[in-house]
Amino acid sequence: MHRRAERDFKTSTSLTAGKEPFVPGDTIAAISTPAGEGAIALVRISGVNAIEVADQIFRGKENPSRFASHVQHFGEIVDREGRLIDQVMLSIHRAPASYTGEDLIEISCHGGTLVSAHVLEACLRAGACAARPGEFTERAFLNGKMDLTQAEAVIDLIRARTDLALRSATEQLEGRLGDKIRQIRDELISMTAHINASIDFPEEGIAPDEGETLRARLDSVCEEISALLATADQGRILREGVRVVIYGATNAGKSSLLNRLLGYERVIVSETHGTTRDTIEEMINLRGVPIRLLDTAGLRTSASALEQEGIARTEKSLETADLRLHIADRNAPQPSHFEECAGNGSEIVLLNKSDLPEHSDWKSFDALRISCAAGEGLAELENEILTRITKQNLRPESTVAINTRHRDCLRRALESCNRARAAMRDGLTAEYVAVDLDEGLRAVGEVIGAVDVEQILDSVFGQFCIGK
Ligand SMILES: Nc1nc2c(ncn2[C@@H]2O[C@H](COP(=O)(O)OP(=O)(O)O)[C@@H](O)[C@H]2O)c(=O)[nH]1
Ligand SMILES: [Mg+2]
Repeated sequence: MHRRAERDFKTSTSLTAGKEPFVPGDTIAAISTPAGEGAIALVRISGVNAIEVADQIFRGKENPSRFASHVQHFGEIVDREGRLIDQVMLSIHRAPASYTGEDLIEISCHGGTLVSAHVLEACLRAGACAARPGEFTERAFLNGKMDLTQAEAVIDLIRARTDLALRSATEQLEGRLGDKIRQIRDELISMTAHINASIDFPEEGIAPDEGETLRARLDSVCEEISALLATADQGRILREGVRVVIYGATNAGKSSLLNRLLGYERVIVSETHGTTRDTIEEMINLRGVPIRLLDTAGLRTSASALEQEGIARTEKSLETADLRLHIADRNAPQPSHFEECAGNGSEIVLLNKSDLPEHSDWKSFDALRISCAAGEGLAELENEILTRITKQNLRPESTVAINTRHRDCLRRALESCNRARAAMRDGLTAEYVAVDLDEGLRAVGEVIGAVDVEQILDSVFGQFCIGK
């Protein structure tokens, strides 16, 4: 069922010549644990020939093909000459009761880069192909084990940085978003069926009261789509964090502040002006709120070409910032650019180096005074950041939160539904309404990866008595 990818089959076919029936590209293998040293590493094989691959490389009391599903067995992985590669635990998960929906083998070998690489190599020599990124999950989707939102949740789960992001991903993996989309989709399918019936049996038409009901149903579909669309910002923040950009003159202490908030010396701090020339990004978890913190090249006019490029990047970062931390050195005169950018709702003005005497330019200047060197005022700053985030409704609260792909599909769906609404209101013929609804249906279906005309037909024939 899965897509025969445009992979290079040469390795697997040449090495297994004479050992038909291998289906090239149908059996994949990969190391599923991260690279580096660890107690164990996991190598996975999935596909029609997975068990055969396991039989070739595993030596134990019996062959894997005789193992009961989901039971671990101790044994050895050997190379083609029968030499020991590693002692392992191996389990087979027979289709369809596996993650991918195919025969799946899991080999737990000793951790370490070389051991797992050799086990993988043995799998490839026995006929498997190296899996593409995400291919196990892609197969799970293509084999109907999960919908697209669930497949995407797997990534969110792995990348989650806060408890809320984790909970959101877990719920999406359980199918909460998918269920919501399916409800909307079912409703659209049923409405399309009604409309199509009145096209197929024009003498019956859409009765006026039925038209009224359809309009009301379409209204509530639009409301539900809008409600989901409203979670897009939360979704972005859960997945990517609130974008907080630190900017200001050179040597104000921007890099020092990033290091302070991060809790370790990530960025070079120096008294040389213009040390930071690129934009540096780090994620922090500020009391449960994921924050993407950006340190930028300092603003100054007498900059080299390289530094100017850095400054251009600073300006770009500022455009997409959710919150800006404008920092200045209270020991130095006020920079000329300072007033014009300072102070609006999405900006916190900071006077750094409060351990040093204050320059007269800052006398009675209203700003939060901090010292990155002495660690003063940082707790207040964190509170202020959280207050601003809450005020701007950037604080994620709900766990249902769509991603940008979902947002694009749902925006299109809403447009189509709105067109259908307008067509109904303007009394256009059922065909027009049907076309718009159908577009909406497809766009909604894209969210979960289901675009299926069959279902509409089923619904048509199911709801109406064709024989009459
Ligand atoms: N006295 C004092 N010096 C600081 C403080 N924060 C940063 N500095 C110093 O100011 C200089 C510039 O800091 P840096 O973080 O590189 O500034 P940036 O150019 O804005 O990134 C360095 O020599 C830091 O050690 C502070 O709170 N007090
Ligand atoms: Mg810097």
